[in-house]
Amino acid sequence: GSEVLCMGESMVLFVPGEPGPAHEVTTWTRTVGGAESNVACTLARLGVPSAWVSALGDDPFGHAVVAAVAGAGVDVSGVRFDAVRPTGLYIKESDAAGSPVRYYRRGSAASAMGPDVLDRVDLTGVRVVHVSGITAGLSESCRALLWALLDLPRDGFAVSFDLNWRPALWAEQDRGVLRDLARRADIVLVGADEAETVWGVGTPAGIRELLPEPSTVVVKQGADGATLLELGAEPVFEPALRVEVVEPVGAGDAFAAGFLAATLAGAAPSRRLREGHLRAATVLCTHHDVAEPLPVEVASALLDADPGEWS
Ligand code: KDG
Repeated sequence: GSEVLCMGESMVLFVPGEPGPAHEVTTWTRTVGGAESNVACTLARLGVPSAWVSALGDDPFGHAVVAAVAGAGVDVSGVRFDAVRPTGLYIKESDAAGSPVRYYRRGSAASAMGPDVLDRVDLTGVRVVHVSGITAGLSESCRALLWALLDLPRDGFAVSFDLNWRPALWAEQDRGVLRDLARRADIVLVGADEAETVWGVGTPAGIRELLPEPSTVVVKQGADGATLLELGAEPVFEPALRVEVVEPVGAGDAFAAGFLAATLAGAAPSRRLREGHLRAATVLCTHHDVAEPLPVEVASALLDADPGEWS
């Protein structure tokens, strides 16, 4: 069985094959993107048995998405195909001001998910259920799914919640629900910058004040590092690796996967953050949203190095 179950929408992603504004680009490369499936794929590649639960259109893109996620070694038996609603898609716009992505996802198969999804989920042996704030922004039924998950008796598993602030999803919606949801999770992952945008606070202490309940809160402070706040313990800060950033999308998901993998392995606080930084760094250095794992020797050399040598 799976140790981590990730739930949320994934889409096909079109990356421009030539420079220029999207309305002039005619060559596109199709890949797959989706925050929660990215986490599942990285976890599976790190050797943590993982599942991804979602809905896709019963269309060529839907089958391409499930094939890609399954190809990374993720259990996709909890994915359903919707005969009516399509698979969502999004594109990267290299010239866009503000958000570099444009969504075509309204009315997608995944946006119609609701609490009934939990009926087909087998939580036996699952230690972490990972979800994100993206799902809360998709539709009322998706929000209800998150609440239903958070209302389940938590015997044996923790709920991990990545804020994943996506401004394009929240233009006409009340973002207040994101804090309510985060407070009900056990593990919360949040970027200092997104917390500043959504809640007006960007410091670890300020974020902790807003989210006093979760046993674990991780505040990602961009290129500086990340702070781990756990109930009953002193905050732990760990610097990030210094890398030449090619393209940041997907780095947060890789961080979550590294952090969760190390947490499940019972690693020490600073090591858990380092695993997050390391997996994030490998995605930062590519155009892809999920990276091939580093050779084990390279990974362990980096994990054991003095932070001053991280670059
Ligand atoms: O998290 C990185 C991308 O894969 C993600 O942003 C795509 O799921 C996605 C979304 O909704 O933005």
